[in-house]
Amino acid sequence: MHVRRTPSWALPEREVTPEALYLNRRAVLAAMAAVGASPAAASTDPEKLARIATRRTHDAGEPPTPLADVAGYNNFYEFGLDKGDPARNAGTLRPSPWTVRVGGLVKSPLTLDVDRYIARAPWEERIYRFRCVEGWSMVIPWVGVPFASLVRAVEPLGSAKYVAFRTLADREQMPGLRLPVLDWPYREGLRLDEAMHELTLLAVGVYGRRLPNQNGAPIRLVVPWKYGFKSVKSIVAIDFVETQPETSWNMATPREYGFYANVNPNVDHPRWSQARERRIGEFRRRETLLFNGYPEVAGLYAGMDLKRFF
Ligand SMILES: Nc1nc2c(c(=O)[nH]1)N[C@H]1C(S)=C(S)[C@@H](COP(=O)(O)O)O[C@H]1N2
Ligand SMILES: [Mo]
Repeated sequence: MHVRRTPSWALPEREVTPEALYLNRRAVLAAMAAVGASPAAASTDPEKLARIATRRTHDAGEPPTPLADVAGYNNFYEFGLDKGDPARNAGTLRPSPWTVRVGGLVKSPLTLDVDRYIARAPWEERIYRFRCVEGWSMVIPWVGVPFASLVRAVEPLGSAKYVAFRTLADREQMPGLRLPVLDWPYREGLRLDEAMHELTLLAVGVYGRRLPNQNGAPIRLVVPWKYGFKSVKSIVAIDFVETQPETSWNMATPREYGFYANVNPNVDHPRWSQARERRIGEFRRRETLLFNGYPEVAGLYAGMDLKRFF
């Protein structure tokens, strides 16, 4: 017999009322007070963010990029186009309380209450290489869990073949939405098997603390073998769908940004080579590695022409 247990970090659909959010917020504040943490989750200063208990499960074997660069050199177009804009402007984002609606072609849709989810230890620390399509890279100690654990909780139907992710789009919190650079909200997607891969991380922190706003607080995706733009920030909706979803960068410039966007030194961007990269903090460029140095994902693309499905 099948017994459905709602995970402790989920809210049944009917409970998502302003009152429930208020009560949750109060509970989180109380819990934080109990462990001596300050309610600094909304802060944009990473040093002031509450610690998250973690155990390390992945190590890139390379020194992590300093926190000042991880939280100071960002792409988050909802807060401006320059690398320094997100750190300067993302203080207006309110990452708590925050909910993520997870639904579509699933048996058990849920609404994630992110503060409660984060309070649910233990989290993993995973030090991943991270490569932006623009040609720079970092080594980042993320805090997260395999996205597959959330997938299992909602029980996708057999017809679900892709996962579609959507970022918050609130003009009041995100000054960059005034610029028509992308078709907001920022949207990304993965094939279901990519989403289920052990490396695909649902991240809530960096350097052992909650995510700074500019890194996609309070919850984001990290797909380490793909270009950075697939790692969608500040997620509010996750939908299981049957056909390949529209993605913001692919819609904007389909010739330049494919749906797959696997890191591949052999497939150039139409305007620049992808053979090398600059690791932030280093001077000499490095060779870019196929799948960003995560060859264990190759099986996902067996038989696919990676020049065609770039
Ligand atoms: N919502 C949203 N997510 C986003 C982006 C964005 O502009 N908006 N930029 C992407 C790009 S291009 C990169 S390289 C990474 C940067 O993540 P980081 O600032 O945490 O290093 O976020 C990705 N996720
Ligand atoms: Mo990027």
